[in-house]
Amino acid sequence: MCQITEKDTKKKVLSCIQPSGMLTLGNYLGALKNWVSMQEEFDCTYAVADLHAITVRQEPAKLRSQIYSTFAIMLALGLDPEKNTMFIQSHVPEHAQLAWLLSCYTQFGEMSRMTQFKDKSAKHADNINVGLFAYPALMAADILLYKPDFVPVGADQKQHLEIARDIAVRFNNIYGDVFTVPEPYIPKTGARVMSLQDPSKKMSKSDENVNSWVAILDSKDDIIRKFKRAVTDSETVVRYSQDKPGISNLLGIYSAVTGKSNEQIEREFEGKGYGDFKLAVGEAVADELAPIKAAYDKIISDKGELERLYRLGADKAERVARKTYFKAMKKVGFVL
Ligand code: AQP
Repeated sequence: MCQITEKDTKKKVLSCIQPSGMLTLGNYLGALKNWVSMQEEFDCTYAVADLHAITVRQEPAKLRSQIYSTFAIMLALGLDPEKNTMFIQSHVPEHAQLAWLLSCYTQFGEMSRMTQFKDKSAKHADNINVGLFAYPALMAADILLYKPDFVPVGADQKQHLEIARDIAVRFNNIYGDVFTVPEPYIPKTGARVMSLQDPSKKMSKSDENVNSWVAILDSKDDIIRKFKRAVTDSETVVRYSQDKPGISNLLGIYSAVTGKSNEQIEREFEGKGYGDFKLAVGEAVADELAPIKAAYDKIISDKGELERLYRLGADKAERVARKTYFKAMKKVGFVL
């Protein structure tokens, strides 16, 4: 008799993160913090999207250490490798294999409209490679292999999910019901964190200005120093306003970390200067990140256990991925 487990009844969620630098406070508040709460409600698949990282040139030793550290941070956050499927993308070859198949069902025109391609090719004009152009097909493969019901998306990522959905629908229309068409999932909490040096841009781990981002693994001193240097304005009143992007960004961060509303924060800092406010934000962020850093230091010092866990995750992931991949190949007409 077939037993129905809790896992079978839970909706499936998939999310990935690129090891293209040190993970930042933006990655944490915008995505990773939600990953932790989602593991209770959903059957989650979480991957380190290392294949995506090389659309921009990476130094080999640095990339290797960032892959380890991204996986270790996922564990340090409290993500459970037994409950979730947690793995490194390149360990499951079906991602690259399905990406090729899907790229043959994706139009040049739709790829050209991707804003990330436009942004990154402007930023890396000396390396506008085909991978950078074709990455949405790989992202579609990342998603469709696992048949998730939901994919969490921030505002900047809606376009990627849209193209994955379009490709899935197109493929299904030709070959029948192969892929699940996932819905976007807007997490209950989630902040868009902006650069501390240029609040018109999002905080990005690949930003060359190290003062523009706070890393999850930064020391308390570094975190406070970076907040002290954050770009603000000349008004010296702590209040939320579109005309005050620097202070509004700090308000958003402080609110996400402490759970206080903007009004509460404005009252808390009434009559106080930006110096006090920046220090309070820095301390609150450092306190929130300290336990993650402490857990990380333990995890990263045991490479054997780390390897056991990412191999376990890859085995689990591949069992699912292989089924979807072979089904798609068979439908297209390949001899298996
Ligand atoms: N600043 C941010 N605020 C809120 N959420 C953010 N995310 C990234 N930056 C912010 C969210 O983190 C998840 C993983 O993102 P990713 O690493 O796969 O790619 P990304 O969005 O391109 O992140 P970065 O840091 O900007 O990387 P680089 O510099 O390499 O391009 C996503 O859910 C993303 O929304």
